[in-house]
Amino acid sequence: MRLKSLNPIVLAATCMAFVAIATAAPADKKEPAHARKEVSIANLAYTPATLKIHVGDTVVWTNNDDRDHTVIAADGSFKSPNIKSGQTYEYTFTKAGKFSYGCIYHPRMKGTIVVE
Ligand SMILES: [Cu+2]
Repeated sequence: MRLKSLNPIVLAATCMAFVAIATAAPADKKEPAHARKEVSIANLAYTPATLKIHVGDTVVWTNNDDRDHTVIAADGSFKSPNIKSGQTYEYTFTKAGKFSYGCIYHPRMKGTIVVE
C-alpha cells in the first residue's frame, strides 16, 4: 500500500530527470548562432550602405520606400526579384568577401556587404 502511493512521485521524478537531460543537451553548442541583419531601403538608398557580417549570417533587405527596388550583386552571387514597397528580400552569405550590390532601376543606389 505504501509503495503504491509513492509510485506517482517516483514516476514524476523519473520524468523530470529525463527533461533535465533533454534540456541540458543543447547547452554544449557546436556552432555559434547565425545572425539576421537588417538593411533598410528608403529614399533611394540602402541603410547602412556598408554592412559587416559573419559567414553564415542572413541579410534582410526591407523596402521602406514608396517605389520598387532590387538588390543585385555586382558579381552575380545574389539577385533579388522585384521588391515592392513593404516587401523583404533575404540572402544568407556562406562565403567571406566584399560584395557590392545595387538596384537595377536606380544606378546611383549602391551597397556593400562585408562578410568576415
Ligand atoms: Cu531602386
